[in-house]
Amino acid sequence: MERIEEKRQSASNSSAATMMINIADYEAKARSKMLPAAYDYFAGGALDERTIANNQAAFGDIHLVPRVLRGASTPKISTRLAGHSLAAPIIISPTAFHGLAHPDGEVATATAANALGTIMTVSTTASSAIADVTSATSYPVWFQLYMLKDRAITRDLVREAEVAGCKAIVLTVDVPAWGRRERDMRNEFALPKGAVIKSLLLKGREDFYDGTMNVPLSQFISERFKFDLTWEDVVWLRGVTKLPVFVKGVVHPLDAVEAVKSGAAGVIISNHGGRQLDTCIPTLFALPSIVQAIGDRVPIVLDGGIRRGVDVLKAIALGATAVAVGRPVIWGIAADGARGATRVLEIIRDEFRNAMSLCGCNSITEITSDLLRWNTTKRVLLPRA
Ligand code: LAC
Repeated sequence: MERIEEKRQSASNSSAATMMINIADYEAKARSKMLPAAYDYFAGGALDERTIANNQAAFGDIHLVPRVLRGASTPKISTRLAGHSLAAPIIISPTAFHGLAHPDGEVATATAANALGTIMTVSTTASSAIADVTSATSYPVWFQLYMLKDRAITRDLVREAEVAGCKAIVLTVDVPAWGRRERDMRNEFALPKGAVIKSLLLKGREDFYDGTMNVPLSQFISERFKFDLTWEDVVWLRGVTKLPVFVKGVVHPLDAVEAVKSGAAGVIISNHGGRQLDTCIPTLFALPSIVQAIGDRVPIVLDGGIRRGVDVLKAIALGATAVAVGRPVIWGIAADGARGATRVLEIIRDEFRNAMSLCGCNSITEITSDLLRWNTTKRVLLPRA
């Protein structure tokens, strides 16, 4: 009798231990399945990794002040972003080399984006071919562009994205130098033998990239990517594509103004997930001053630190049109391919819907800043809002 009870107890303990109910569960599972250097590449950031921690902690520095008796038991969470209808204001940030997380690579991620009903941004450095990514979803795919040193090859790459059916170009602007990522330095991080960046296999451009990488990633990138970008490059890019150009990697309000002046279709507030400038302002704290500077002239997407549905609600209350998630999706595909990434997105979506109900919001437009109070017990230097 006792033994049966013991067995029951241990079975229920182990199933509780393996239950996947939040993003941290997915990260733990992903970590257990990934090569340590690959896990470090995705999880890590620059120097002391303070920005990674602060991006997430910033959400805890804002308290919610919910409204009641608003009948908000079934909130409408669908929204529009840059002319697209999305099931939720949650899109997928660009991240590199999904093949390091799962053999299906970015195709798995796109399958998850389709299941949720949202946008996926495919990286310049993707393990899957761009056309295979766009084929895996009926929702828009945006293409993240690293401007290359060679203009003609950059144009070819943009053309490849256009032909594959991408709906926007997301230009990364926060890499004037490669961030000092100490985990990668220690691991001398390079792609494993045989791993190919299929997005960079351009016909007739084998001199640029032939499918092999024999040097550390940072060297591969600094040899090929153009680091000394200026706003003129944004104007140049707009001149070579009809697609809308989003500028990703802005945290200063004056740069948001500059982006709008340069014809950007939208601004993605990002500090590259803490992988570039350590101690950079958490993106959530950068949001109010950017909203104040550019209003609703273009959509504002907040990237960085989103792990919970309440985080999504806070970003929207401060004026973001949508949020973008990066690492959680990697944890999802590493844990369980397309199904894992779908679950990760569903968890954030379901938590977001739940947070809306609990704050008394029936629709996205009812998510307003009066629901927020800064945690004044902390001496946080906040931008002037
Ligand atoms: C990175 C690049 C590839 O952060 O965006 O690793």
